[in-house]
Amino acid sequence: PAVIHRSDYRPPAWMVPDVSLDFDLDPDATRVRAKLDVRRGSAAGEPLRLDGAGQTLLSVHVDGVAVNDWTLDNDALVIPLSGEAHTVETEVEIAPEANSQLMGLYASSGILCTQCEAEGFRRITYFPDRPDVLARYRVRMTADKARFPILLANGDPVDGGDLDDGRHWAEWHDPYPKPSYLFALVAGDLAVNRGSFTTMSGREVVLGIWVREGDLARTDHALHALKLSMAWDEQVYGREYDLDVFNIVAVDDFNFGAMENKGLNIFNSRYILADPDTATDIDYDNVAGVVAHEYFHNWSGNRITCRDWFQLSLKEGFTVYRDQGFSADQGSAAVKRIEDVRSLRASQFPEDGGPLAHPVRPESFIEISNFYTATIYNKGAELIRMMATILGPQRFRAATDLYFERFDGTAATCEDFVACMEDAGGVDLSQFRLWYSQAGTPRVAATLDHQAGGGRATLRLSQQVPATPGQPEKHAMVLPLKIRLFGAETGRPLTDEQLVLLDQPAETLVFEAISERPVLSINRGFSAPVVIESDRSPADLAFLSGHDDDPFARYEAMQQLMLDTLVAGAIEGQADHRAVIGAVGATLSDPSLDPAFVAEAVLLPAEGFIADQLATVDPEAVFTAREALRRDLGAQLEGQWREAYDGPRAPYAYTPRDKGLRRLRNVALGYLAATGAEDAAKLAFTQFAAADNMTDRQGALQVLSNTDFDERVAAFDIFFHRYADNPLVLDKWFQTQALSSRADTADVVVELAQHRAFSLTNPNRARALVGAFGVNQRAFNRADGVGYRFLADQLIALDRINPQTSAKLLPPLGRWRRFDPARSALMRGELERIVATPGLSKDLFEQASKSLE
Ligand code: HT7
Ligand code: ZN
Repeated sequence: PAVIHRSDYRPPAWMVPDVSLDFDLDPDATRVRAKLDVRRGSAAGEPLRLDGAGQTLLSVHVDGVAVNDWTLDNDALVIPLSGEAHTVETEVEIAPEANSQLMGLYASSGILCTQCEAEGFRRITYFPDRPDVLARYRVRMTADKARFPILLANGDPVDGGDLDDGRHWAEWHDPYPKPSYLFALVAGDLAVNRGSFTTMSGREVVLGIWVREGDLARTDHALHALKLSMAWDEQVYGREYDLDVFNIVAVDDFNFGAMENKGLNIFNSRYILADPDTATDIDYDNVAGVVAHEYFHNWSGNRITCRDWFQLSLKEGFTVYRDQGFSADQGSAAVKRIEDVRSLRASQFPEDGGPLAHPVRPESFIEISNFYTATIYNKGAELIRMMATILGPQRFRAATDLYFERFDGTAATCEDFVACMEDAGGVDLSQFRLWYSQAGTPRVAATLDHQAGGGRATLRLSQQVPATPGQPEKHAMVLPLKIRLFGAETGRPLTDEQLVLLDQPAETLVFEAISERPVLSINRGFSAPVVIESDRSPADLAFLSGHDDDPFARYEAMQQLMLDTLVAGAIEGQADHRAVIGAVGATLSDPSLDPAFVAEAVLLPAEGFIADQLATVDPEAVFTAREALRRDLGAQLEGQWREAYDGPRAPYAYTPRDKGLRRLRNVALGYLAATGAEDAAKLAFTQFAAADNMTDRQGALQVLSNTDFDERVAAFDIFFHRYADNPLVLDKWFQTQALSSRADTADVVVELAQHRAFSLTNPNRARALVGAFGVNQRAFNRADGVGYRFLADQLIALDRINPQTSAKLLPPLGRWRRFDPARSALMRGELERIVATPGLSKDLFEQASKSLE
């Protein structure tokens, strides 16, 4: 397949200021008539080239006259045009019901909907399907009124009516020029939860969350989150919504979380529907976070879009940074930062250290869908955060104001964004730009020496950026590190917090008048997305976990202490657990701490993250070391876990405090179960059965899922029957089993793939079983290779249905270099089998072939 290079970017040869689309909607055969006003752009003499894929072309007219001198070149329609401006009309037929890829126009449980990012619009009609061609859209839809009573598109509704034959029509106009990837329409039998929002300039916006009638009762949280997001973007970024209506539609079959189409967001129902009986606190948080993310795109993505797909992080990194800020402001900012860093380490760090590593602004790709990655999104957000840290809040706000003003209505680049940061921030970010072009997670070594009696402390810092595919040599980067020193004896701070910009391979910092032995607190707030290697002792880490005034640094010290202990346990088969037990005990008994923070702080690092620290991963050794520490913590601190478990309880409410208490109780239950305490199974089962909310019910199910208790089987059975007709909850049933740490999980998962409720056609279901299994380190890496074979079989089967989703699930197989020779050979064998599969999509080919390199 062809490789697309960033350096090959050329401005569009033809622009399309206006387009009219006329849809005659039918699930089996939809007719699309498109009328494009085209104007010559950059290059003189070039024919008009319209991207297309998978549709049947019925006719082409130029300036009202049928023509046949067009050609098809690799699915693109090429029309020779002589003048500077023309009207081009095409008519095509497409088949939404047969569209299992879920790109373009497709059917989901009887609803017709679209997904056009990144290159889905070309599956609907012929068009220059690239983000720098901005057009005003007029859309007319005609459909059977009984089956599709609701017809929605981008922008504002302008007209509609009934036809004689049981069909009806509606017309929508979007006055804002937009790229084709933001086009959307929906037709279906939908009910609406209506709301309204008055903008800061006093305009009334009509809000609608559209779902199936039976789901309406589960949309209040999403609507509330939408209103909060609209207000937050006004207060924090001065950004006001610009149309008279804002609609969101939820569908069950969706390749991603949601899509920010102008004025008509389309969501995976998983990120809209929530009520206490079916959604956990994490689900509630995710709904609010994704609603906010898509809403924020209206400015960071839609009003200012990307010039080309290499600039994807321009909109995604910035918008993730914005949604993280929104969520932090809704509850505990410290806990939100911990969650975000945990997810960065779980997904982006391994990506950056593996065969699919790529810069935040990639240089090339085969299939752009493969680049909707943790690097583009989450590392991209960290880049924005670092610039915000360097500039400080006022100058950062001035810089974003400048960006919105300078580039409104255009397709911009990452470079444009950074230039605004420089111009309004008064800083030179020349070297900082390396963050956009160099892949890999920098490693910082830090050693702190103190001259006893002399009062002088010397901090030596050095950085190293590892080699990544295609980038063997790296330059030193700008690493903004927040640093503070604390006194080991008195516990008091010895310095203020300082922002150190480490921009050399090595630097030395000197602190004078340090009267007692200092302890180093570094990368506070996770100010740079790097790995810190310091020589802090277990005692110093335990001290920081109890005394640091930065909550993230406190959490981080505990994590480092746990990690060092677990790595020692995995390598040596045993470790001294005393420092961890002491630190966890102290955290549990500190009454000044927020329960939500305590719950995060006492959690052990994930198996995958422990494995990332080892030269060669031994999954059983990691599992055994982690279980040993869990058991010890459970047993030694049993009284405190019971106290936390029996702590304050009240009927369910979704408030930050109640969420924190629920989380801590579930963590405590896990530790009690780890000890094998006699009553643990009963406690878990009683919680499962008596729960008045899904957080408690699933929390108990999760705890049981890792055990041999008889209650485990009963609980899964009850859960399945209780929620048999709720697909989102059934996903939890599959996922919880796929994540179990039991020795038989791989066999159970292979069997579950044959379950009548399992299907690869629904991406949520595929991710719940196959995706979750791939990140279950112990089960997936079973020494006989059954996990590898299973994943490869599923990917090959899914590739024929939905290549995008299949390709997204491949990365666990690409970790082969990290394992022993026997496992490596088995994984490589499966990758080779995938690459050799006839008719493979370019999506899966790119992921599998790069993983072999
Ligand atoms: N911008 C949206 C990306 C997206 C997507 C990408 C590839 C395939 C399907 C997709 N659906 C949505 C989502 C977002 O970041 O907000
Ligand atoms: Zn996004």
